[in-house]
Amino acid sequence: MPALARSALRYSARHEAAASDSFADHVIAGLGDSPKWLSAKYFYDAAGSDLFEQITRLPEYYPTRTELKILRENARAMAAAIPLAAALVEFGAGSSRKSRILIEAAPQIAAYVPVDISAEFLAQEAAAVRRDVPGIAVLPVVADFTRDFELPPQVRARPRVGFFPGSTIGNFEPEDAAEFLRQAGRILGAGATMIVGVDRIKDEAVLNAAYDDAAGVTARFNLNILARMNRELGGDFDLAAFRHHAFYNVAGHRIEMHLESLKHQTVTVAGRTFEFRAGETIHTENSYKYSVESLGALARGVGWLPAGVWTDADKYFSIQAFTLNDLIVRA
Ligand code: AVJ
Repeated sequence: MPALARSALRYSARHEAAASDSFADHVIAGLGDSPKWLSAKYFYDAAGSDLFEQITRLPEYYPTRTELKILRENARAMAAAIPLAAALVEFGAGSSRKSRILIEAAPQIAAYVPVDISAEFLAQEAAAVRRDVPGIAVLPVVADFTRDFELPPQVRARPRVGFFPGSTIGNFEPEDAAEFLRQAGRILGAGATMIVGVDRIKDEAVLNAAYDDAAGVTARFNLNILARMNRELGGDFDLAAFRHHAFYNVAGHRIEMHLESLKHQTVTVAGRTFEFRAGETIHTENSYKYSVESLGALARGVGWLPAGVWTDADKYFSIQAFTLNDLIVRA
């Protein structure tokens, strides 16, 4: 699901506020800060998207296969939460692989609205769904789904069901996740349903292995951001002088990924020089984990009421449905 991941956004509003939209400005802001940081959304150039695809197939990386299994095993029950003639609005449309499972199980879905920043990828996926699912209206929207966007006029009269799989919500700071859900409610409107896939809090060892795999693919994925800065911003990062460091922050309920400088060094990128102390890190990603209760509480705070929870036998991942409490939204 490269495009879904590709649009996996600012993981901190504070960081984003400090940086403009260009990669160069972002790098100058992030590497100039103390501690240093970069947004996870920059992982997903062509090489990074390919590496992420490889991550989803690693034995240690359970989220993708677990979410797909939950979807397949519970698609009928989820379909029961989807109203007649509904429009399915996918936030960060990715490969549409997950939406297709819902669409197949819920023939009452009359329209599919994938929303993604990548126009090219979106057009490709839309064409494939049109070809494979006759009778469904496919209405792609090119937009950054973390910002405000308008639904196509054709779906305004339909019941709307939002879909946000992949635990992409975990890349947001919790307050940004709440803001995202509030805005999704505003966009989807009265009577809406929202279906969210999220990685659960679990045994530390399982989490640490998922983000530091034996084959080193996640390390290559993390280090690719340095290669990307070399390619696109004339950087001179020596990839061998940094190491991938990922760990579960128990108190923060999140995986943190960092790139640790193995020595004192000076790097030039985007026309600036940055000094690294030995052991100093660039914080490249947060991946928040939620209990059913903690995501429920976060959603409830912005007007979404619990309407269903589906999980796997290991309780590794959950898919949760919510319905909009219109009283709160109108207030
Ligand atoms: C795409 C944000 C869901 O946090 O698990 C995978 C990204 N980073 N391995 C995740 C990721 C390192 C992934 N998300």
